[in-house]
Amino acid sequence: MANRPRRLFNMTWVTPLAEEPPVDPPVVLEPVTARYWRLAVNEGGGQGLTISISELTLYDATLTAIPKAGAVVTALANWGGNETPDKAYDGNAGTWWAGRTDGQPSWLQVDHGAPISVGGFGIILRNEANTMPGTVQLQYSHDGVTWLNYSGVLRVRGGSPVPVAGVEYRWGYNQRIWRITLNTTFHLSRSGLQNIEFRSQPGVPEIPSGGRAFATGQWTNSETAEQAFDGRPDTNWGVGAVPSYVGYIFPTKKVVREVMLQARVTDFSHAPSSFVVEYSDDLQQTWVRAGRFGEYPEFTPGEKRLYAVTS
Ligand SMILES: [Ca+2]
Repeated sequence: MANRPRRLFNMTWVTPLAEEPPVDPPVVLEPVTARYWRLAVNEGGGQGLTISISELTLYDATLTAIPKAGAVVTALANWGGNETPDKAYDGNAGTWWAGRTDGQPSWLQVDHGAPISVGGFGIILRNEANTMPGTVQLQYSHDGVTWLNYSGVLRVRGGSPVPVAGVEYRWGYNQRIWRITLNTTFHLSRSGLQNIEFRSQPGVPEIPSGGRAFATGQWTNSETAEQAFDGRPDTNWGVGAVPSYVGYIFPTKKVVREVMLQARVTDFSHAPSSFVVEYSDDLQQTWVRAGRFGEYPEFTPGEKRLYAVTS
């Protein structure tokens, strides 16, 4: 096959972009055994001045919660009063730690007095939108001095209208996270899609469940990342920025063979003119490219296109 034919997707000629240098193989995150663990908050919430966490839970390799009793809990700073660091590690979702009052970054540290094996973590947010963190990152240390990243920087606020208070946001080493990065769009300054599907089998539609959508941001509270994965023809994700990304955290290492993108029915120019499909097996520390596409005619309203990817 000296000359491979161009691929035809939904009556549209699609030209794969030129090859880029190969991507390093994925780092498969495994449970880590260390004594010191901390939740770093790199980006604030609504106000950006302080953040609060109702509860942090560390999980072992089987994703069983590690008992919290006896741990020493500290933080970079705390608001004061009853909102002390231990309140975020007391098993009570109704109490919380509030961090420094002058912005981020901030962190909450737990020390069990001996090494523990951690395979995942979860946070529960306080019912106060202005103090919900924008991003979190789990780190560990063997000596309490030198810190290593267990996860990448995980977005909490942004993929949802407002993160739901009282519901645990959980990440684990056995997840696979898929995303689409819109490098350019036909609108040039806005991004948006009606629907996205990460399909295990070509031609078989899939609506995800059991995970969580996320994005770099959202245009309004009615254009959330979740709405790109609900399969509905009347909801969409959108953000007033390019480049941008939108994706889904699957609870297992899901294989994807085909991606379906549907342009918005109204603002179809917000669909990508070039994008990459990537996945992460190490909580967003590294991304593996599964496909790169672009340079095709502009989407028509509500048009669906299919792309073959490798994972
Ligand atoms: Ca608590």
